[in-house]
Amino acid sequence: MSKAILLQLIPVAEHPLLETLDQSYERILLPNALSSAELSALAPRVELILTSATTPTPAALIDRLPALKAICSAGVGYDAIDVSYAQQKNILVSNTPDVLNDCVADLAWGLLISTIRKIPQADRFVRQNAWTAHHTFPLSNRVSGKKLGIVGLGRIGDAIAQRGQGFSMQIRYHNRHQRPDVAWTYAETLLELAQWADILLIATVGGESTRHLIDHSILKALGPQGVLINIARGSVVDQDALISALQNGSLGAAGLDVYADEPGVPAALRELDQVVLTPHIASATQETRTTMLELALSNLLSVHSSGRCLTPIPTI
Ligand code: 8YV
Repeated sequence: MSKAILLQLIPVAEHPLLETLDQSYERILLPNALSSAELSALAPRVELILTSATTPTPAALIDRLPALKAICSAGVGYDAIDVSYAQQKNILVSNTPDVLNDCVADLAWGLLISTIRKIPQADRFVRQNAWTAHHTFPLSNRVSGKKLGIVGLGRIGDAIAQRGQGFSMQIRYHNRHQRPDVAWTYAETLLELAQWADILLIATVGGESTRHLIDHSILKALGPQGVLINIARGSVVDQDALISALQNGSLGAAGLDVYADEPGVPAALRELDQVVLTPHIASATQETRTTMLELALSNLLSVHSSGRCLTPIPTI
C-alpha cells in the first residue's frame, strides 16, 4: 500500500527528523509547477502539510485534500493560513511560537538603531568615498532615553521592550487589552501612543483584525521627528500613506522588514534615503530557522504519533 503523503509547501534543508518522517510518509514538495491534475491524483493520500508563515495555505487548497489531518507551519504568524477554515474541518494547525522571539527582537533593535543613527547611510557615505577632511557625515539622533511605543505587546513585543531597558528607553504599549502582568504604561488608544512616542514599533499580529491600523492619522500623530519600525506584517501599515508621509516630511523616518506585497517593495520607498529596508529577515538566522524547522517537524511527528500538535494554534 502507498504511504500517506506529507505535502511540503516550502523547501527545507535536510534534517534527521525528516528521515523519521520519511519512514511513514512520502514527502512531496508542491512546486508551483505541480498541475491541478497531479495534485488531484495525490490528494486522497495527503495527510500532512508543512508550510511557513509567509506561504499562502488557503481554504481552496484545504478543500482539495480530503484526508488532511494537520497543517504545521515553520513560523509564528498565521495570517497566511486559513486557520478558522481548517479548524472548522477539524484539521489541526500549529505554528512555532517563542523560538524566534530573540532574533526578531534583535532585528527590531538593529533596524531601530540603524534608522535613527543612519548606519546604512553612513556606510554608503564611506563606500562612496565621500568622507574627507572637509566633508563629514551629517549628525543623526540619539537612541538612548527615547520614548518607545510598542504596538502589540505579545511575546515578541516583550522581548523588544526588555531590550529597551538596556537603552534607558521610556516604554509604553498599546494592545487590545491592558496586560496585568507587565509594568510598562498602557496607552488606551493607538493615537495616544503615537502622539506620545518618538518611535512607534509594530509587533502586532497580521491579518484582517490589524489591517491598516497604522494609517494617515497615526503617522501624522507620530510627526515629523517620529520614527516607524515594522517587523510584524506589511498589512498593518497603510503603505501608500506611509510613503506620502515620508515624502512630504510629516513623518521623520522608517525602518521596515515587512511590506504590503512581498517580495515587492515600491520604488517610491526604495528611493527614500531616510528609510532602512530589510527583506523580511527578522527570524532569518541559521540558529532560529533551524529551531523553527525542528519545532514544525516535531509537530508533524507528534500528529503522527499522538494525533496532537505540540504547539497548536488556539481555536479562533
Ligand atoms: C518568517 C515570520 O518570515 O514567523 C513569522 O511569522 O514572518 C517569519 O518568521 C517565515 O516564517 C519564513 O518562512
